[in-house]
Amino acid sequence: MRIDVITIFPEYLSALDVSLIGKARAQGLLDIRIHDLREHTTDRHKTVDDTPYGGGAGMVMKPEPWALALEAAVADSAEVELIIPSPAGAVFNQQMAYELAEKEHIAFACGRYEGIDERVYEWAAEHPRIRVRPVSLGDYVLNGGEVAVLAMVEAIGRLVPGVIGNPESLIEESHSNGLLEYPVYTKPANWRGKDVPEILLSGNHAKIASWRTSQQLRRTAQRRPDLLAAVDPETLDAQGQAE
Ligand code: 6GU
Repeated sequence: MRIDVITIFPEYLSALDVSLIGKARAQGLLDIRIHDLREHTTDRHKTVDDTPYGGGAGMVMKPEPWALALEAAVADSAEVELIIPSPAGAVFNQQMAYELAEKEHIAFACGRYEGIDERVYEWAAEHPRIRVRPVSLGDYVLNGGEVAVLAMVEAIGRLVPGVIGNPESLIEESHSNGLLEYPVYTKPANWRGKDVPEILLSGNHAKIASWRTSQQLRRTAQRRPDLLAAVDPETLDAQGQAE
């Protein structure tokens, strides 16, 4: 899978050299290319921003460097999913991560300041090789898209086959069945006066599976009741039958 990131702070993305994603890059599973927007400026000062028409606070990113950077990023691909990190986008979730992990080529355009000139989005939406998606991490404001890209690339990249050594771990984790993860324990069985739930020591795998699902339901009802409405009724049925 190829992932292009366009930013004025390429060094922000150096975290993508580390850990599982870094290893996947080194192995060639993820072809992640970080681009400095300033390389697509044509003036001596490598200007990427200017004052807003109509007045107001802050600066707006100029359109032409973005068009040049995006044209370069999509030049070799028939179709590129262009993700625009923005608090004004659709909220990113696991479903979106699964969807994007199937794409051959995705790109991220990291805006800074008060944003990118609106005409860039119109131009990109009209571009025959680009599909535009504004995406938000949640209802709060970051200074720019870079931190959001780190989160999204990790969520998407780990779903690409081969990136995670043990694919089993992808099956049971939070959100994979629409519920939050069940609690986990390791040795010792008693720690500072606290016992591991007895059922986990029983060796009864059917009962353990049922207990884990009920813990997922309880935790989700407590912490994220909004998620329950979207849970597959089969998951709830299976639990009812096991009890
Ligand atoms: Cl994706 N970008 C920015 N700049 N701020 C955000 C965000 C994204 N998600 C939440 N806040």
